[in-house]
Amino acid sequence: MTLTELARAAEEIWAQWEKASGGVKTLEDLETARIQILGRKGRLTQLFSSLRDLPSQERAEAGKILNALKERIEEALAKKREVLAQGAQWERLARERYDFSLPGKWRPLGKLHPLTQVRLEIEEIFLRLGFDVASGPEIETEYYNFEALNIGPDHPARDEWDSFYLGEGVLLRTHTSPVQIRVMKERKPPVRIICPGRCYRRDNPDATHSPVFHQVELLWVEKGLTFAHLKWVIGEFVRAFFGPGYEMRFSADFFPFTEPSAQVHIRKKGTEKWLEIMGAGMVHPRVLEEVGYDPEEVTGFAFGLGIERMAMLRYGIEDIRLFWQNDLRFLSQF
Ligand code: FA5
Repeated sequence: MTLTELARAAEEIWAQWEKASGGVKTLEDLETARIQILGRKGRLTQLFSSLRDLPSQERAEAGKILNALKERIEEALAKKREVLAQGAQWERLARERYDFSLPGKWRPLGKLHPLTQVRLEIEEIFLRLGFDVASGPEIETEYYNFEALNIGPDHPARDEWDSFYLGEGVLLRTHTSPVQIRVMKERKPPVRIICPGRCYRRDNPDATHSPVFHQVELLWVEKGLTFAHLKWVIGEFVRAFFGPGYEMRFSADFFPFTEPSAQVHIRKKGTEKWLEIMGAGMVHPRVLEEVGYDPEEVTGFAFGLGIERMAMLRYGIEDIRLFWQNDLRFLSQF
């Protein structure tokens, strides 16, 4: 083969590729075309092997021609491959196309438990009135749960709070009032907090009692506070939580840690029945002394309400046990 013949053969390979490339429709076709030209027995590969038949002074020139052709063909193949790959992708997408008109899968949203909803609502009301939210441990000592609250070892009130003891002097708190002591020992007056939390009593479960329940404690200690302030705060709360159209009534009660103490009832105007909503009172001077406050200097008031009770009144629920049974038919109503 002469140099001229080789150059012509190279041109022909290119012309053949150009002619054939229009018919290359798939990546498989392209691979076949590539093998025909550049494969081990491909036309261009064969042309490369015929280089050695040329006289040595022409070989360099011929090599240049073939390398240029090889480069050109490789470039053309790459371009074609890109176009075909894109086409293949479109085809695949068209095949997998989503039908946006089909109805979606309905996934029900979870909700907060009604007791959590009520707790958050109560917190919000008191946050607006300028109270902080405090918390304390559910495992308490007798000191915080009883003694510091003026409930001595022989005090009959201890029987009322029939407790779950975990060990000597350690129990599950029977109310949220121990948090009053913890907060007052940590802060100087004025103190204005509420404390929502879980409480435990050895009460037999029935429609209105559960061995585990929730209270919200409120405590405000400052110079010059009187029972009138207590009435005002509770009145604001009743209006915010139950809405207008309710009246409230205080009746005498007894708690060792408040003096005087009261029970608060509400009633829908125009109805007969009074409903107890909380225990309340002015913080007992002995409790103030116990935490290092001067009862001549500051006064305070406190109350404790049951969250279950509030939720039952709000939603007209007759049985407290419904809150714990995790029956979705019940829970999904809130
Ligand atoms: C107390 O626990 C006092 N610490 C409240 C208090 C705080 C008074 C500050 C004065 C000043 P009492 O035992 O009444 O009080 O409980 C308060 C509320 O907790 C009750 O009105 C009731 O709603 C709720 N409660 C008590 N025991 C249970 C129970 N076993 N199941 C559900 N709710 C309960």
